[in-house]
Amino acid sequence: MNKFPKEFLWGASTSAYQFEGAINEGGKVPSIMDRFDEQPTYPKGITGFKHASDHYNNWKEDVALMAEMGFKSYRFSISWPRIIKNKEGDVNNEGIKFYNNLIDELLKHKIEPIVTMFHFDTPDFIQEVGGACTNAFTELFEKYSKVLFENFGSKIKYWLTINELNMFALAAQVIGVVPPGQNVNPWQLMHHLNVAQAKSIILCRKMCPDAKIGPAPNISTVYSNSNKPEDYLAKLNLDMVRNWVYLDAVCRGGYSSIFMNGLKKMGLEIVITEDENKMLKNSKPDFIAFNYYSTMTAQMPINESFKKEKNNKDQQTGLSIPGFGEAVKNNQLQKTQFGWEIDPIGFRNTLREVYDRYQLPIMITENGIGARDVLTKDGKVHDDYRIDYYQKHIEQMALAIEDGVEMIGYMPWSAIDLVSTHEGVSKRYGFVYVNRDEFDLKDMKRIKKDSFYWYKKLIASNGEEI
Ligand code: BGP
Repeated sequence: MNKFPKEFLWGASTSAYQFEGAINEGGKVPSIMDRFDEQPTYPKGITGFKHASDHYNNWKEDVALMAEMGFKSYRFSISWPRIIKNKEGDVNNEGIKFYNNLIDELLKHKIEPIVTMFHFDTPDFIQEVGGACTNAFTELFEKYSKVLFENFGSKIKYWLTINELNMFALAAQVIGVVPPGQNVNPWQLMHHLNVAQAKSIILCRKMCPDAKIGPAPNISTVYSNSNKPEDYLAKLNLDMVRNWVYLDAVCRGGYSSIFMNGLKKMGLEIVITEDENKMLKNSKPDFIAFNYYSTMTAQMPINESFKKEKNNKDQQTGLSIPGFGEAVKNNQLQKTQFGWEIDPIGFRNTLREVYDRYQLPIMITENGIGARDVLTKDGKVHDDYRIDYYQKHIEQMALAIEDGVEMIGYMPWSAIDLVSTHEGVSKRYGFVYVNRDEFDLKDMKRIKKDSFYWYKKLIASNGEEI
């Protein structure tokens, strides 16, 4: 039995700052991510995001590889600093041309381009006026959205607003979107981003009435660490701040009283204007896209000394809020080489929870395993662990569809190797190996991994040959 819809969008994802490189080419202006790898916590190397996988100069070859795998869709982000030159909103035509070429090439190969409008790379000219935590941000995001809809609206059917809006609030300093030392109320930051998102959804309805638009947070089921009622309460608390508050804002048009009272108790109240409330109510999405890597397990903090060192490891682990909930290890699950828990059944659970709560079609925009892939003497990359990871997750996705979850597509992370947000080039995700390392750019040659051939077969059989 074929469980995947006929038009199911099989593909994969990337993001501009992790993939394009060429940070000073084609009129691109600086962004906060250009220097993220210079932070003391980042692995030392001469390369990092400056060159990334040099997709900017290899886009044609990269699209050809995607076409060879049989991709039906490709999710990539447009780099705001490649498109807009300054806070006055001047447009960089070379940037527009780059993305038009990329989109045309994808369409030529019958690959549906799926655009993330903003994936962490705030232009410096916005950071200089306070970054994502200001009204200036929401206004400039609306203007930027207008440029995107004007220039690409006739060719793009699916828009994704902001990648992992929830991680801006939960791990802003870890993912580099707030500079170290800058003190912000994370929930005010979240609210500004929700307003920015609402503005662009409203604009999309006007300018591209035939297009579909949705959010793209990072969502995962939260388990209770035990059957202690306190732990279940911690699960509800973390579920709310990890997952639901963002999706409620966009799908239900506002925040719950439980969330607002929680902020009051923590002394982190936020300012919301009448106009903003209206905007949230009038900007429902067409679908929900989300990134899934692993689940989370919650317990009520036993004492308040659990603290700081648990927080801020990366965007996937270590969420803890005193008196509210603490993320702990799940002993039932194995981990990747980089310590992320692997939970394929958790994927089915998450899909069901999201669908049950909002009843909107779902698109998976990230899922995958970061590993220290090795280019062996035979010139190949034998990444059987990646195939195994995908097999198990895709099986569970098929079961979720059988359960009744409506799904549009699956775009795992990542199409081709790129630079990890935290671990440099050593943590690889792609179906295609890029021949460079942390310290040496080598020839950047693209080499098909074993998973490339496996995914190609899977797509050709519309998910039957797992
Ligand atoms: C998500 C981000 C991606 C990517 C991915 C893998 O949170 O949207 O940009 O980085 O995680 O994370 P990492 O690179 O830290 O392994």
